[in-house]
Amino acid sequence: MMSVPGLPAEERCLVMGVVNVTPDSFSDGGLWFDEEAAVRHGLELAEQGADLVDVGGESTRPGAARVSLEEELARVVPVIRRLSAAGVVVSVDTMRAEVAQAAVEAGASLVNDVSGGLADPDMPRVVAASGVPYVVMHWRGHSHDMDKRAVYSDVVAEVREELAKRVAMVLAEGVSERQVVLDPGLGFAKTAEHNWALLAGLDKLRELGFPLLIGASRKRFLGRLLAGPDGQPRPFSQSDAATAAVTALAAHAGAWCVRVHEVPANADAVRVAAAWKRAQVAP
Ligand code: PMM
Repeated sequence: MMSVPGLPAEERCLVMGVVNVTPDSFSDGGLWFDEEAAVRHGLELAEQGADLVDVGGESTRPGAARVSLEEELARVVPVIRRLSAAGVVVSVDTMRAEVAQAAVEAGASLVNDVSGGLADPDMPRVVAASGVPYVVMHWRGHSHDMDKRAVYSDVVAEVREELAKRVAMVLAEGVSERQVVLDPGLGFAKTAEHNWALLAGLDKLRELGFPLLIGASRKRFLGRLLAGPDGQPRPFSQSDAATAAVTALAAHAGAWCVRVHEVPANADAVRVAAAWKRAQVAP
């Protein structure tokens, strides 16, 4: 079982709450953009039952442009320092090695790299030296044009194969097997059909032998599923119940962690899944 410094090894799926310190993230852009609001929100997520809080300073919503290194550092480092000082277990959502390094120095316990080491060639080496867990997400390129890369003939097999290649690369750079967490990257160069296929195929991804993190929360494919009779997608802010349903199913399918914007229902959902599983294995 993967262990994160500061977290007890749990017999249930972990809940990662999200704090996007950005003006433009898909579902909560602008809400926690100033330092005080971001820290307050992180503390609130922890109180609501988040096992860890993921702090990010760069939006990855489809079409998003990149922010500068200086801007990203200024957004995330003070928030990470204050949340870790308050005893919250923090992860940093970044594709940049310098940001990962500064975040770990400020107290972050995990590096969440949506590019899986592809965006910044220094990232695996920095993560290897830090020794913290490393989320390697499936990624095919930056957000500004990722939708055009959503082309697969067998999405589960191809994501699995591409993740296996990422793992081989980060291990070759010195990252230890014990640090690696994998993520299929729902919505990143994936259509709704691809996302559902990956969720239904989690057992195939688990065969790679690493813990899995799943980020379905408030993504477009849930809004589309819940479209009204007029065909209009449900607004992301009204897809939290669907997110919790995905959490219960993903946790039951063996996910190690779910990344979510609204914590309470998801914290309940992982407990439901754990009780269900315990009852299945009990004599
Ligand atoms: N999704 C987003 C951002 N970071 N990290 C991981 N590991 N997995 C994800 O699916 C993921 C992520 C985009 O979501 P947001 O901008 O709505 O928070």
